[in-house]
Amino acid sequence: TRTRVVIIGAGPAGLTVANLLRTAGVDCVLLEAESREFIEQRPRAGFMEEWVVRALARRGLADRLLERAGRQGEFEFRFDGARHTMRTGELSGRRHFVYPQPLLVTDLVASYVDRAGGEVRFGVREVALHDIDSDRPAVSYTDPVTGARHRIECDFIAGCDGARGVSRAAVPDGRAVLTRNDHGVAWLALLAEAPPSADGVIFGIHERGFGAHMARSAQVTRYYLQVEPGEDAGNWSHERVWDELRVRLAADGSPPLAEGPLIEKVVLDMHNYVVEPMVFGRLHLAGDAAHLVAPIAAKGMNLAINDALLLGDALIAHYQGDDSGLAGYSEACLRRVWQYLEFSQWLFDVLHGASSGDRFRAGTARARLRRLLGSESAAKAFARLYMGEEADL
Ligand code: FAS
Repeated sequence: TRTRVVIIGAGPAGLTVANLLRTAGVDCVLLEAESREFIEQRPRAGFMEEWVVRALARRGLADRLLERAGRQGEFEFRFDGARHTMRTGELSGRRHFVYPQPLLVTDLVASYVDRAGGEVRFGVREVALHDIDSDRPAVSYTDPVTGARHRIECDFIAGCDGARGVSRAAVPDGRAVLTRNDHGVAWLALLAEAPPSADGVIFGIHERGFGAHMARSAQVTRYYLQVEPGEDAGNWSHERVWDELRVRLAADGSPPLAEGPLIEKVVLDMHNYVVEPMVFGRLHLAGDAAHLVAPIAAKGMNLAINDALLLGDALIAHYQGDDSGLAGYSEACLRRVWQYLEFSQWLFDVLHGASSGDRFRAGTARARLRRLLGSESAAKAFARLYMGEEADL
């Protein structure tokens, strides 16, 4: 069969591209390895930057989000037993929308499939890309029910299949430069079935290790604990998790943590990578397929949607005779990717200096914190970067 664009992966990136193309009447097929149920409940990101929400809203993709998203409360550093609140919203004039990624995915699938009649082929197997350097690329896959192989000829392939997809792997050797950076720590990512213990984000800086609290909803709260690289989540019992969170998030006058059952416990190896460029012939990568930002400053999903908005607009423009968007796509995405990586690296150093076992890193991290908490202009600059930089998308 034939279509104009094959999109591989129904995450925030792939679903955003699919919705833009469908609305513009550009024929596309969306292939997803998992089931609809699975992707609509997979816990992941939780913060959306205001400019991303506005860009989705302009395309009619944020109705439910705007009704239901929580407003990000204040932001707190805790160290040496003291609380240091940063009014990131007020300082930046921007808001974080607290909206768990599964809800966004659910909204985007509903918009694409139920409202726009778009087609997602769920559960596909053995996806393969063909002739990406020709003007007639194709994608083949095995139907999960019949076992039959299908091949879809197309004009373009959008590789939106995340950190462990097949698109990046389909790039011929020597064509892509992959830059990887390992932070040398892991985070135990936790979801607690408990109300938030504060109305926003708490970063606990402690020589035993970093700890974090991120409000997600009235019923579920995200916590992180720095652990050794390669740590087994099974070593962290309910008691051990809450004991350690109490130590690392301790501060005079702070209310006790609202404890509850841990419904997710996964060890994240904190690393980043970037693939450059992001375009190879007719294959365009978007989202985690092209870059991974460790979830230090809640940037990954926002970057994925940024790529997808640029790619969707560029493909639509192509069919209207304008190829400037496609020509500038990779550079436009990577500019923001490197900005966000730099900020995440800066924040990583602030949060992990105390537990690095390195006096120089601890001293410089402490100096950054003092500057941040002591200077209005430094705090303003930080707040603008943390809350997300504007884009005219
Ligand atoms: P995704 O990985 O979301 O989607 C890719 C899709 O492609 C998936 O549905 C997958 O099933 C599918 N796929 C894969 N291989 C395929 C194949 N061969 N064929 C067809 N389909 C295929 N980011 C934040 O901003 N804030 C956070 O707090 C945050 N926390 C995170 C916590 C965890 C535990 C993890 C793992 C990630 C977290 N992230 C966070 C990052 C994350 O949200 C990503 O940035 C975001 O999902 C990227 O979206 P996509 O690029 O669409 O990729």
